[in-house]
Amino acid sequence: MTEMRTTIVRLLSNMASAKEIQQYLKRFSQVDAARFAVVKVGGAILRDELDALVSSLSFLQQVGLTPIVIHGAGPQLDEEMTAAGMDKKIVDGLRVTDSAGLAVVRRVAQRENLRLVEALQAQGVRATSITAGVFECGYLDQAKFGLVGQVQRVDEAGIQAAIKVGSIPVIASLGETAGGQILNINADWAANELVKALQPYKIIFLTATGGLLDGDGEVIDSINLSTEYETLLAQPWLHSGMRVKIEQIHDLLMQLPLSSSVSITRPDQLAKELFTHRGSGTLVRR
Ligand code: X2W
Repeated sequence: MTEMRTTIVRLLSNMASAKEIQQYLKRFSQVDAARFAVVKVGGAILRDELDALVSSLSFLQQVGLTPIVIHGAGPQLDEEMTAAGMDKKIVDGLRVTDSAGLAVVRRVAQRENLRLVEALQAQGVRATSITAGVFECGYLDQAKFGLVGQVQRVDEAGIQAAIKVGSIPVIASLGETAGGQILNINADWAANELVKALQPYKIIFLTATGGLLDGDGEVIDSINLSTEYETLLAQPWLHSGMRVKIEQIHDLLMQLPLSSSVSITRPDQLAKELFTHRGSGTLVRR
């Protein structure tokens, strides 16, 4: 514990007081270790900010807080499909996936998963690659989207086995039907389903924007849904993408314990978001 405190104080000394950090550490130590945090990592972060991501996950591991990571690979899929001469078809924000597309999705999702796991292991962080067996799916709408899954059940066994031995589960957004057909799942949807099943204390979305943005493109510090939700939705500057995100976070938090919160931040700001009063990105509470 003393060693842990020293590590934290060293890493955060220029952003927060030791007292502040210790308050958070104490609070987090009271949370069920198997349900501390679900961290969603977009494909763009894996591509552009892998080092910062690895350091911040490694930091959490060092202080005894094992996060559960679920990642996408959207930009990498776009790139591979373009290179293969495949057309990109997005309907309602989801990739219409045929069998040739699914072959690319599987290959790229597994490759990106291993890239993160290997980068963590190279820094001495225990991490477990999980690319199957978590999301039992049905077809979302086969006529409209093809081989795209809607999660029906989350199997926690592999995740909990990893956490038990202090290893970070790194999960790809692939699902399978009861009949064994692999399906493509939108990584934000997969993260939401994981969160509903695991009921974690912290839900963290790591994005390049580093938070939800207001009309001037500035990161909104915090949103208290119980008092600010209606006012926020009525703002003329709230464009449709941000509106959808806030509505999704609202729906998600309504299904979680009152103590749960959602943070949207950048990988290099994660420790600051978790361990300081000021935070770094956007903190959303009920
Ligand atoms: C997504 C899965 C990857 C993803 C896709 O094929 O792009 C569907 O749309 P990001 O990087 O988190 O966006 N699946 C069905 O969501 O990755």
